[in-house]
Amino acid sequence: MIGLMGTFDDFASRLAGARHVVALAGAGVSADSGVPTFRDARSGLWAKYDPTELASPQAFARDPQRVTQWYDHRRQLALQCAPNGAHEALATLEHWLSEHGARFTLLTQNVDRLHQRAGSQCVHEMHGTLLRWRCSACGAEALETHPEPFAMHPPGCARCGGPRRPCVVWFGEMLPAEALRAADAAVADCDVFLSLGTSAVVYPVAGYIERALARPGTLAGEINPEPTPMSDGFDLVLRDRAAAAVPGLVQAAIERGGNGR
Ligand code: BJW
Ligand code: ZN
Repeated sequence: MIGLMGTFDDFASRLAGARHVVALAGAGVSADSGVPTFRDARSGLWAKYDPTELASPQAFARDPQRVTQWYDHRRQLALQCAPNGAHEALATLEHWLSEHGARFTLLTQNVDRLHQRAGSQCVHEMHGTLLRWRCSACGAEALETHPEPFAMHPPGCARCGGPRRPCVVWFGEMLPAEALRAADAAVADCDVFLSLGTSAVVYPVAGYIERALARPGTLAGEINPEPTPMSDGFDLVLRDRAAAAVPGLVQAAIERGGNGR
């Protein structure tokens, strides 16, 4: 693990003693579960398409079949994947902090539901989820956890027959108001902030990293094998995979907190 060594122990101690920890997760957290990161989601049949050109209302209007096939493919993949050590460690951290009277808020940009499957409770899905689909005409929503593909693309609404789409947030769309409210409040209150496996370029979520870095008294850490535009502002940077580094950090905090809290 390459990091700003020497600060790791201090960071783990502050994490153990925190009042409110906010973790912001990106696609890198699920990478070791076999879920391709957003910008790398160009495998197999989909290799020739640019994900940023499929994830928009304009793309859906232009070619609903192609866009919903892509999302259905990713929906099935998410269901086949299992949470990894990073998801599990975040769930452990939440549990441990709550037992010690502290708060933990997870803001995730991931649409795969792996945090919830690992046992995280306080999760806000900033970009929605692949596992719910809604009717573009009447708004009816349903959970779609069947392993087989939809019979047609776009799938039709059981209520009105309208075309259905995944409940994810596309470019140019508003994020869920409740998730934004929760994120605003959590970031304004946290004393430790973790940015995990995100390229930190998609707004408004990347703005929460800027806010956390600007907040006096908030300690901030980044875990990502690659640098991001925000890397210079963090107190601790671990250039490692989330599945390798998050469990180590959480374990170190719990070991220190055992005596300290
Ligand atoms: C590992 C690893 C390992 C690899 N371990 N790490 C301000 C400035 C500029 C532009 C804008 C702005 N405000 C708004 C915009 C426009 C736009 C935007 O941000 N554009 C930028 C790209 C330039 N934002 C929007 O349109 C948002 N809506 C909005 O602002 O509405 C208000 C409005 C409306 C109308 C008019 C005006 C304003 C909506 C953004 C929605 C984003 N949705 C997506 C798709 C979701 C569905 C789907 O999955 O298909 O969300 S885009 C995509 O990016 C997805 C992700 O959640 C999101 C973030 O990506 P993430 O998670 O960071 O993944 P990657 O792939 O980018 O990076 C992976 C990282 O992991 C890398 O860093 C690797 O190194 C790392 N990694 N292996 C740890 N093992
Ligand atoms: Zn409908």
